[in-house]
Amino acid sequence: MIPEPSAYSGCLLGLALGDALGAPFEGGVLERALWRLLGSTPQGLPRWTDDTRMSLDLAESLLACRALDPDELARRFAASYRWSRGYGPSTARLLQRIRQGEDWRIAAKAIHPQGSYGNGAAMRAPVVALHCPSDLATLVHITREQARVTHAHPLGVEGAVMIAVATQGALQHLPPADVISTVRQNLQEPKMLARVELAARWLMGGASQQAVIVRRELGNGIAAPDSCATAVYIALSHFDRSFEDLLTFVRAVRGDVDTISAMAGAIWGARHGVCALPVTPIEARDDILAMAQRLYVQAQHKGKV
Ligand code: F2R
Ligand code: MG
Ligand code: MG
Repeated sequence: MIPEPSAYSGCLLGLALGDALGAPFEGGVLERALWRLLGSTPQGLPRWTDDTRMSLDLAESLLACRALDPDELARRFAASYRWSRGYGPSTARLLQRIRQGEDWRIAAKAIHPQGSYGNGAAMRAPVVALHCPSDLATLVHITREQARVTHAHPLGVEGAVMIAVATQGALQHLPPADVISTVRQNLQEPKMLARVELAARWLMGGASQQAVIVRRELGNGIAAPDSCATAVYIALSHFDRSFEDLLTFVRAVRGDVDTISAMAGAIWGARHGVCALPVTPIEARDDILAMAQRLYVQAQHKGKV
C-alpha cells in the first residue's frame, strides 16, 4: 500500500508534538523545573527537545545526500547540538567530541566501550521509515547504520529497529497484530524480545493495560530496552483512540515522557495522518510539515513509495 502525503506529515508532526508536549513532564522534579525555564520559544510556543532536533537532522541529511551518509550525519548532529535541548548526557559528550574533530567511529565508543544503549537512536528512527516506507530489509539496514553513529550498543541499535519497523507498519496501515509481529521478527536481543512478546500478548488479549502495569512491565526509562516496547505498545493500543488520549496515557506512565510520546506519536501519526493530530501550535510547526513533504517527494521519486 502507498502511504499518503498526510501520513508523512502525521508521522513527523506526531513525533514533534509528542516531544514538545511531553517534555514538561519528563524526568523528576529537577528536570521539570529546568524545562519550565527552557521550554518555550521567545513567542511563547512549546519548544521541542533533542528528539525532534535529531530527527530533523536525520531528515535533512537524507534529503541532502539522497541516501544515508554516516559521516555527513555525524557532522550535522554535532553542529546542531545545543545544551538547552536536553540531550542525554553521553550523547552530549559524544557530539562535543565530534565537533572538536574526533571521528564518530571513535567517539561513539569513547564514553561507553560498547556504545550507548540510550533511546536516542530510536527516537529519530521514524524518519528512516519515511525515507524507506515499503522495503523492510533496506529499512532495517539503514536504521542500524544511522543508529551506530551515536548509539553503537546492540540494544541502542535494536531499539531503533523496533521503532522504525513499527512506523513502517503504521504507514502501511498494517493491523496492530501484524505490526508487532513484524517488529518481533526483526529483533534478536533477548531483553528486547521479552518486552515485545509481552506487548504482543497484551495486544492479542484485547484488554487495555493500566499505566502502572505498563511502567512496571515494559519500562519508562531513557535506556532503549526500557522505553521502545513501551512506545510501540502505547501507539498500537491507541490506534482506536485519540492522540490526546495517547499523550495522557504516556504522562501517567511517567519517566521519559518526551521520548516515549515522540516515538508513540510518530507511529500513531503515521497511521492516522496529520488531520487527526491536534492543531496545537509548537515551535517550527510549518517547517516540520514542509520537511515531511520533502521526504515524501524524495521517496516517491526514488520509487520507494
Ligand atoms: N536525558 C534527557 N533529559 C534530561 C536532561 C539532561 C540534561 N540536559 C543534562 O545534560 O543532564 N533526555 C534525553 O536523554 C534520553 C536518552 O537520550 P540518549 O541520546 O540515548 O542519551 P545517552 O546519554 O546516550 O544515554 C542515556 C543514558 O543511559 C546510560 N547509558 C547509555 N549507554 C550506556 C552504557 N553502555 N553503559 C552504561 N550506561 C549507559 C547513561 O547514563 C546515559 O547518559 C532521551 O530521553 C532524551 O530525551
Ligand atoms: Mg528529549
Ligand atoms: Mg527524553
